[in-house]
Amino acid sequence: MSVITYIGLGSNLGDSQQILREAVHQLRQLGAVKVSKLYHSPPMGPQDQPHYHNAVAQLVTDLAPLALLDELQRIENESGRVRLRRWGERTLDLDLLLYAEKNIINERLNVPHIGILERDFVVIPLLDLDSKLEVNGQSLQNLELVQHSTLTVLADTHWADIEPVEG
Ligand code: PH2
Ligand code: MG
Ligand code: MG
Repeated sequence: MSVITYIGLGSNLGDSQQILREAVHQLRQLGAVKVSKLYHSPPMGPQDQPHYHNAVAQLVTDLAPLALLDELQRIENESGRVRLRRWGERTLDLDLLLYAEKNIINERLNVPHIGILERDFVVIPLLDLDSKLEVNGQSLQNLELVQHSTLTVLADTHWADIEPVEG
C-alpha cells in the first residue's frame, strides 16, 4: 500500500544543485515525487563550513520504512557521498523525515526525524509541499521559526524537472 513520505535533501560539497537534482531523479525510481523550492541555508553545527543547498521531496511509495532507508543510503553512497564530520560538510544527505503518520524508533531510524521542528531548512520546504502539515499534532505553519527564516530561495519548485545528464 502506498504511503506519503518526506525526505530531507542537503548538500554543501561539490556542485550541490546538480547533486540534489540527481538525487531527485533517483528518488523518482521509488515512487511519485514532488519537490519543494530549493534553498540556501546557513550551516547548523560547525560554522566553518559552506552554506547548504536544502530541499524536501514528498515521495509516495510502497516501500516499508527500513527498505526505504536502505534505498536512501544506497543513493547517498552511489552519489559518491563524502561526509567529513558530524554536523559537518557532506556531498549528499538524504534524511527520512516523515513516514505517513508513523512513529518509528529503532537503532537505524527515528521518525519523525530528530529536530524536525527546530530546523527552518526542513520546516519551510515541508510547508511548500503541504501548508497544512502537522507533526505529532503540531501544525508546522504555526511554528515561531517560520517567521524568522534564515533561508534564501534559490529556485522555485521546477528546479529538479530537467533530467540530469548521467555522468
Ligand atoms: N545538515 C547537517 C548539519 N547542518 N545545516 C544546514 N543548513 N542544512 C543541513 O542540511 C545540515 C546542516 C547534517 O546533516
Ligand atoms: Mg541531515
Ligand atoms: Mg543524514
